[in-house]
Amino acid sequence: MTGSVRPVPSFDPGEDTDRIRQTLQTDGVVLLSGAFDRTWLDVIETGIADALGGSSADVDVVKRDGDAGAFSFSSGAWRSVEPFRRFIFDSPLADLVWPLLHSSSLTLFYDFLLIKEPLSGGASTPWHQDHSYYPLDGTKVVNSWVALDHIPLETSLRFLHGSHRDQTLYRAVNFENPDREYRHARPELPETPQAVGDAPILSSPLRPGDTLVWWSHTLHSAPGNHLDRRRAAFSVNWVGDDVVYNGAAALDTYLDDSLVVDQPIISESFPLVRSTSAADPRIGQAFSGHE
Ligand SMILES: O=C(O)CCC(=O)C(=O)O
Repeated sequence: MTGSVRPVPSFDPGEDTDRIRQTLQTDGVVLLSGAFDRTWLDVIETGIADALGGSSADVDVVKRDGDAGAFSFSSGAWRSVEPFRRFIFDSPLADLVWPLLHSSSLTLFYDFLLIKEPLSGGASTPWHQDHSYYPLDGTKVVNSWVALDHIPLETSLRFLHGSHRDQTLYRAVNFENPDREYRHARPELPETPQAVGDAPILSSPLRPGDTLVWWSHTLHSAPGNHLDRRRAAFSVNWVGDDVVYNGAAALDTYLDDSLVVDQPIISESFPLVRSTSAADPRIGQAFSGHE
């Protein structure tokens, strides 16, 4: 890390939403301190046990050369892992996030589980924007990332302060090997900068239940886990009312057959979770195939 490091602006989740939203707007990331208690974290842990035990068809386990520990991750597991669904739809998360988007609607995009086991120091995450991987146009896309373990500063996420503001979209980076092209990279986009010079970086140590919220255009990175304890998080990614499908090539997690170019993504795979029109018949539709 070469830039100057400052803490991520931290808020009590019950604090004035306008203040949190304004800070998210300026800085690109906020920390909702202690947003989830042990009861909700245990729901996620049950989901992890189910996912690793076979409920999720899609858990990748990668061990980098020289690492004793593995890096496991899974996306879109909510469709088959009931405790993940319970956390996403029944916990206070949607109501914490929705006001930050200033949006008439809130739609679930996907969930992401990420476990860096002890001594997985090679499992670093290069600088990237989440949006580079998405077949979406629009600005109201956020990641809400719930820490499941104590994460000290040395292994915590790093954010480039205000890097979302000009909405530059960078080319997707290949996480497995940043020197190789990502399979859905758009060559017309500028390369994601991997050196941030003196730009201010926001990073904080995290406790279980602390939740980071950042825009999909905010540049961020993370070190591997060279420590002798687990570093895990469960994140939920949401979209708001200015987001449409743009037809770009992307992973299956970000697509379904019903998507139409230039139209909002709301479908069984991407359920509408909140709407200012409370009677919107699309709310709850997603559950028909999953209960
Ligand atoms: O925690 C990490 O290692 C990376 C997480 C991340 O970059 C993401 O979820 O977009």
